[in-house]
Amino acid sequence: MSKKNHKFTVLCIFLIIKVKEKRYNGENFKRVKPLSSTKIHLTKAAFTISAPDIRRLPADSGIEVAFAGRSNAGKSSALNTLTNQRGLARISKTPGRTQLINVFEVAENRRLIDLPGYGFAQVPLAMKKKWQKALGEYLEKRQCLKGLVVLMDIRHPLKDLDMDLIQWAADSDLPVLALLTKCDKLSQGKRSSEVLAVKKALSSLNADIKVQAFSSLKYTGKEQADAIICEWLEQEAQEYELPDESDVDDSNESFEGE
Ligand SMILES: Nc1nc2c(ncn2[C@@H]2O[C@H](COP(=O)(O)OP(=O)(O)OP(=O)(O)O)[C@@H](O)[C@H]2O)c(=O)[nH]1
Ligand SMILES: [Mg+2]
Repeated sequence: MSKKNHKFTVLCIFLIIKVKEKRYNGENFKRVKPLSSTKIHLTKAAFTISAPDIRRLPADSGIEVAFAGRSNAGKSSALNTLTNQRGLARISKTPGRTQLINVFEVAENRRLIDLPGYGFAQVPLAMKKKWQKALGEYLEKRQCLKGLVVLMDIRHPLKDLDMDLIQWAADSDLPVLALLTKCDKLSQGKRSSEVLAVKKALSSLNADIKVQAFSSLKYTGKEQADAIICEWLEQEAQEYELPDESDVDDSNESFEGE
């Protein structure tokens, strides 16, 4: 081998080693990186984005806790109460107020999600189909969804669609907090008996399901709900970094063996 050729080979090998080092150091290579656990304060929630479907959501990483339930069940109100921010999520007397997937960040890579409600007959069919698609896709495809708050009016809990959702979460090993909302509308005695009845009905699912009476108006059950949601959000999250091939010039590898 000539001196010039030898120099060229050494240079190529050096380049290949550098590229591989860069990859295995994790700058480009797919790897698993645990996030250090963070103390969560729901009061830090800040609006991030309203998305018509899951493709417009932030990257599917970290941890999300979603609020789901029938239209008018009190999802947005509960979010405002839990975050101590009156105007964070929009509330309305008219069912079907929340039509997009609303995202609120509480800490880096930790989010609360206000989902469109289901089961409201008066919404035009085409519109309903659109939201239900977004809702279904979110629930099925979002990997970072680690806890589901299912909100039901304490006076009419466990309707068919609520049961379908809870059953789906149980089958998917997703922990559920069943929040029985508007409990200020019932006497203490009636409230307790409703909570017991719902617990009994859900116990047969043998899943991680907690039941809590809640009032956004009177702050009933706020502390208990806050503790459960924060525990979910404070879990370690596994982050998967997809390789960004544009950062690596693979053409260098073709020098190998020259
Ligand atoms: N009394 C009482 N009213 C409540 C409570 N929570 C919500 N409401 C009322 O119920 C109505 C619906 O509340 P929202 O929070 O907008 O319900 P939502 O589930 O977000 O509804 P969509 O966005 O339409 O799916 C509003 O008029 C609220 O003021 C509660 O704890 N007590
Ligand atoms: Mg809403």
